[in-house]
This record gives sequence, structure tokens and C-alpha cells, in this order.
Amino acid sequence: MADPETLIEDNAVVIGDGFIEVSYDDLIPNNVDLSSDRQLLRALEKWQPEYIDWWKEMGPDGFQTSDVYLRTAVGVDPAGWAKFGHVKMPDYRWGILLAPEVEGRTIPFGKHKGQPVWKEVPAEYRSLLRRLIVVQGDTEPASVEQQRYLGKTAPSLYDMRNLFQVNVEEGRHLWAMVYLLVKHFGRDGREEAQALLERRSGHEDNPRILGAFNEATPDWLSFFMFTYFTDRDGKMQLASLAESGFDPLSRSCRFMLTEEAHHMFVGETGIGRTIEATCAAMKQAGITDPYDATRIRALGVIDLPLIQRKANFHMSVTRDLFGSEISGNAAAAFSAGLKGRFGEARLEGDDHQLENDTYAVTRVTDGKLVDEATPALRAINARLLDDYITDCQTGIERWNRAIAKAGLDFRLTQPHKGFNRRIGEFAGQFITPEGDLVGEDVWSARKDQFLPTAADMAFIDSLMQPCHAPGEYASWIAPPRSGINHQPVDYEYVRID
Ligand code: BYC
Ligand code: FE
Ligand code: FE
Repeated sequence: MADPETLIEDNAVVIGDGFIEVSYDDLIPNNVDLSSDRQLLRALEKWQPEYIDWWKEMGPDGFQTSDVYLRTAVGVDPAGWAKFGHVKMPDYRWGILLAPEVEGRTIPFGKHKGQPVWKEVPAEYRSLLRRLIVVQGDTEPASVEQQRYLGKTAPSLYDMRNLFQVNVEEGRHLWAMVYLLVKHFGRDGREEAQALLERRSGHEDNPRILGAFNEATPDWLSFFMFTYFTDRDGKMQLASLAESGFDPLSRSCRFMLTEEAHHMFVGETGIGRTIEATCAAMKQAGITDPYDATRIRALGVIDLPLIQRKANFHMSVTRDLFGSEISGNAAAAFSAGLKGRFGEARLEGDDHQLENDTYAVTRVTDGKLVDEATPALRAINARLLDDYITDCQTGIERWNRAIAKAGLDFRLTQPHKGFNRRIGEFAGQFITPEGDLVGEDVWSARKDQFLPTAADMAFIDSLMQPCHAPGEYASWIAPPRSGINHQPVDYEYVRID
């Protein structure tokens, strides 16, 4: 798989071909003409040092004075959006960048379909829209907080740099949402911007808003699972918000999506390289049984069934991020034209208003799982979850091809939609990965086959030995096929001071 980070050409297609001047002179790189709006500029310049304080307190632990080979976006055009060079993270230039305006764009769905898009917040939808922006914004710093200790155990400088690249970009995503709040929501927007720096992942009294963002990301396998599965929720949600009739949100999300591709690349190749190391070590030792965990673990690699259990955990927790399958909130956001479906403007076969359509939602009825025709408007979340599950499959197939090529009899699979859920239709049910509705006793007896155990996590933790010399890679992960931006794999991606 090619690294989307350097596929400027592809990204240019996503962004559009407009060219917008970036004001390099301002403290905050931007293409939104910040300098002409003194009030907004002042509000952001006030927020910026507090952001830096948050970054130093809750961002990567250590390495803040190291030079990191980062990509900085200073513009949305191909020439400006991917500048590579060594920078210290606190000096990273977090910019505010919107994809170019699409001339004559109209609201693609909902009650206002066909009307010109809004450049300002429609008064009747103010609080609904603010809530969506706040929830989106809250996930961004949350992920940085979750990943803050990983630098110390990086399996290579290449991986460490990718972690920090993801971290600074999630920081920029926070900037993107804060810009919208401060510019378009007046005083309460400024208050929300403040609160985004105050909530803390996993905090008892002031946690992040959504469940998965309060889970720990304690090791690198968790990080790769997170970037493959949870950043992909980011992709799906951003894509839905990119359809928004509120044009500044749409344009903001369209640019964020170009960065998201790299986060998922880090996850897909990270898990892929982990699998590669396992298969190679098994082959060398002449082990053919993927379930022979004792012998496989003795080789310093992660057994495939454990990778499946880890994936089961991350998939189920991430599926909860889609909210209830049947949701009045989602119906309201769709009807209002604020949040669409995945690929809304390109979807064929319905009127994009969905007043008279139905969508099949899997539900538990009379102790059975049944697909039930549900009013499509209320099933917006269910549909996005289904689209997400489909979207997850490509990487899984790629991993399986590598396992098959190594001659091993093992396949990674996605568990049933209802497996291990806390939110929505399946909350409170006991459903196996195969999709069997069972009692709590059966679930408890078999849980250790489905989800990582404390012993599994301790084993993974034992592998997290830092490899911080150029070209060095930990035993449990294969080196990448190629380096970043045409640099070699043994390049000094982070100059640890
Ligand atoms: N945990 O009707 P419901 C990303 C709340 S990831 C806790 O079921 P709705 C990223 C819900 O807030 C993408 N609470 O669902 C990835 C509501 O509370 P209120 C983030 C939950 O509202 C990696 C109540 O339950 N972006 O970018 O249709 C690294 C009933 O809600 C959860 C977005 O999510 C949960 N899992 O949908 C970095 C897009 N689920 O309001 C970044 C914006 C639901 O009654 N957000 N609740 O107090 C949304 O579109 C919607 O808020 C949700 C929820 C899809 C999240
Ligand atoms: Fe993000
Ligand atoms: Fe991301």
C-alpha cells in the first residue's frame, strides 16, 4: 500500500484544484484571511498559548525538545500542504486550513436540499450544530492524551515519528474545530473552546465526551489498532460532516480527511508489519500451529489469535462511537442538512430526504437477532456503522493475504455487529463474535477467547522495549517497505536530544 502522506497528486483531487494564498506571516498559518478579522485573530491568539500549555502538559511525554521529521500543512494546494523537515513539536505550526470553496454549492440533503449552502450558522440549528462540532473537536485532543506515553516504547524511530505526526495532526484537527467555534458561535463558542482544553481522557470528574476516547492506549499494538479502527470512525464521521450544508464545516472536514488517510495507513501497515514479523518467526522456528501461543511468544512476536482478540476489542469499542443505531439526534441532524450519510452527494437511488424510505436495522427481538425495516431517517447511524464495517474490510483482507502467503491456516475476521457493545441496540446483550445470542454464563465462560486477557496485555507490555537507534526495529514488528517522503528506513526520523 502506498503511503497517502506523499500521494500529493491524489490529495489534490480530494481537495479540489482551487488555489488559496496562505498568510505565512501570521502566528497561525491559515487560508481563512485571519488578519482581516481582528476580533477572531485576538481570540485565537489568546487561545494559542493555552493550547501550547495543554500540549506540554498532556501531549507526548518527553521528546518535546527533539527534532522530529514532520510534515507541516501550510496550505491546501499540492505545493503547500506537505512540507517535510525536522521541527520540535511545540514549534509545529498548527494551521487553520479549509478546502477551497465550491462555487454554487447547494445543500445536498435534508429539508433544505437544493438551497444554497450556509456561510453562517442557521439560527434554528445553532445548538445542534455546536454540539456536533464540540463532539468532533473533543476526540482530537483526547487521542493525543491517550497516546502520550508511547514515544518512550517506540519500536523504531520511523514509528516514533509516525506517532508524533499523527499527534500534531490531531492537534491541528482541534484547531480546525476551535476555529469554527470561535468564529461562528460567539461567547459560547469561546467557552466550548476553553472546555476542549480542560476535559481529560479517562478523567473521573471531567472525562472526554465519547466512550472510546477514555480508554487507555497503553502499547503500540493498541496504537496501531486505534489508528486503523478508531481513526477510521474519524474518516466516516468527517466524511458525513463534509456533506454538511454549513459550508465552513464541510470545507474544514474535507481538508481534515486528507490527513486522516495517513493515520489509517499507520494503523494498517503497523498491524501488517506485526503480522509479518509473527509469520516470519513462526516459519523460521518451524511452527505451523497459530494457536501454539507459548512457543510463538517465546520468539518475541505476537500470536495471531491475540491479534484477533485485540482487534475484537478495538472494533467493538469503536462501533459504539456511531451512537445508537436508531437515533432521533441523527435524524434531526440529517433533516436539518447538518450531517449527511457517507458519500451523500454521490449516492443514487433515493431523494436524499428519506421521509418515506426504510433501512434494515439489526435488532434483538424475542431473543433473536432480526433485520427490521426502520424509518431511514432514524437509521442514519445504523447505516453509517454498516458503511464503516464495510470500509474496515479492505485492510483485513490484505492482512489475511499475507498470512495465507506464509502458509498459515488462520484468518482474521470482524466480529458480529452486536459483539461486546455498550451503546445502542445490542447494549446489555451477550453476543459472540459469531453472532450467537447467549446467556451471561456462556459469555463469561468464553470471554477470554473473545477479548484480550490480563495475561495477554502483560505479554504485549513485555514486548514494548524501545528501539531508538536509526534502522533498529523491535523483534515483534517488521521494518516498513519504504521510508517517509523517499527517505531510507534507517533515516534519523527523530533526533533524540
Ligand atoms: N460514548 O442518539 P445517540 C475522530 C451519547 S472520531 C458516550 O445514540 P447520536 C477521531 C450522545 O452524545 C469521530 N456517549 O447518538 C478518531 C448523546 O448524548 P446527548 C468523532 C455517547 O447523538 C481518532 C446520547 O448518547 N466525531 O474524529 O446520534 C483520533 C444519545 O445519542 C456515545 C463524531 O463523532 C458514546 N460512544 O450520535 C482522533 C462526529 N454514543 O447529546 C479523532 C460528531 C452516543 O444526549 N458527533 N453517546 O448528551 C456525532 O455525530 C454524534 O455526536 C455521535 C453520537 C455519532 C457521536
Ligand atoms: Fe482527527
Ligand atoms: Fe486521525
